[in-house]
Amino acid sequence: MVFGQVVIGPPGSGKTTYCNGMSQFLKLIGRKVAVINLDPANDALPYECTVNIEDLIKLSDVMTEHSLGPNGGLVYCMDYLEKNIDWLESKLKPLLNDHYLLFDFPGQVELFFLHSNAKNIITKLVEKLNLRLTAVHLVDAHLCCDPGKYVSALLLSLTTMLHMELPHINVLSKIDLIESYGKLAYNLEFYTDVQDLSYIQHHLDQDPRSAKYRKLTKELCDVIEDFSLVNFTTLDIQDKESVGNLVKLIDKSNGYIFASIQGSVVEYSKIAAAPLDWDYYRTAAVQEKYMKDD
Ligand SMILES: Nc1nc2c(ncn2[C@@H]2O[C@H](COP(=O)(O)OP(=O)(O)O)[C@@H](O)[C@H]2O)c(=O)[nH]1
Ligand SMILES: [Mg+2]
Repeated sequence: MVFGQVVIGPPGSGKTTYCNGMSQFLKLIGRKVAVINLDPANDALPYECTVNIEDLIKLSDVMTEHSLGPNGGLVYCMDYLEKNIDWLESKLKPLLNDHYLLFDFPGQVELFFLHSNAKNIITKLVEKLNLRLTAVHLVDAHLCCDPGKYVSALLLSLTTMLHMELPHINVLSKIDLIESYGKLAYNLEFYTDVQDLSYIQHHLDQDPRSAKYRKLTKELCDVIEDFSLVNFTTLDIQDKESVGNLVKLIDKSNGYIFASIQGSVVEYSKIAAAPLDWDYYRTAAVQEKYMKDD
């Protein structure tokens, strides 16, 4: 069984930096890690990648040959990768014995809640190579500073969760910068726990520019609250403790923690009954929902 992470999130949310930091951390704790760059728009990679989509297709070639902009070009590249999934499979096969996989995906958000290519690629890999992957969805913590942007971040996180159908963890990235943006309207837990969006609605209603969208804001917040699936974990990629806590959460979500147990019900129960943090219950609840839906 092969474990790993699918790293997604809007452009600039820190995916490539995350893959670099996460691979270093995992190597430190003794895992053999392979980073797979599937974002043709990544130019200077800070990490050594084991597989690079650039060897299959180049975004610049696609843009000139097909007169496409960067967004259209990326959709084309994902489409091309889906059609040539054998190429990726053959590159991954030698890693399957002993590696932990980190997939660095493109940031164009429409690829993850609208188009099916990226999802199809992941589904095919999961099924054919028997992978256990968790989607790590990065959202720039800066979005908490603006109630409108925060609601759109919640909506994006929710639609991505529902679209991807993987164990899923939403992460507020670049948390080290949050204090430099000034005082937040509410404390950080309010934004991570997503417990009561009426405060956000109230906040938005104070602004005359958004007051006219009051009904729309309410409907959107109701959708987010009705699903009750979104919460965030904060991450400072430079801080080992912060990365370590996230790794624990990811390991629980994709089953890594159970991998070395030799099938004894007692041992499974011990882990299941061990004190788990609040975030884990949320993550487990998401998985449970997906299992029921299946
Ligand atoms: N301060 C800070 N900057 C970050 C962090 N993560 C990424 N960045 C910066 O944000 C920019 C975009 O990061 P990148 O990893 O390329 O984002 P991607 O487009 O999602 O792959 C770069 O300038 C990074 O140095 C972080 O945790 N803290
Ligand atoms: Mg990147």
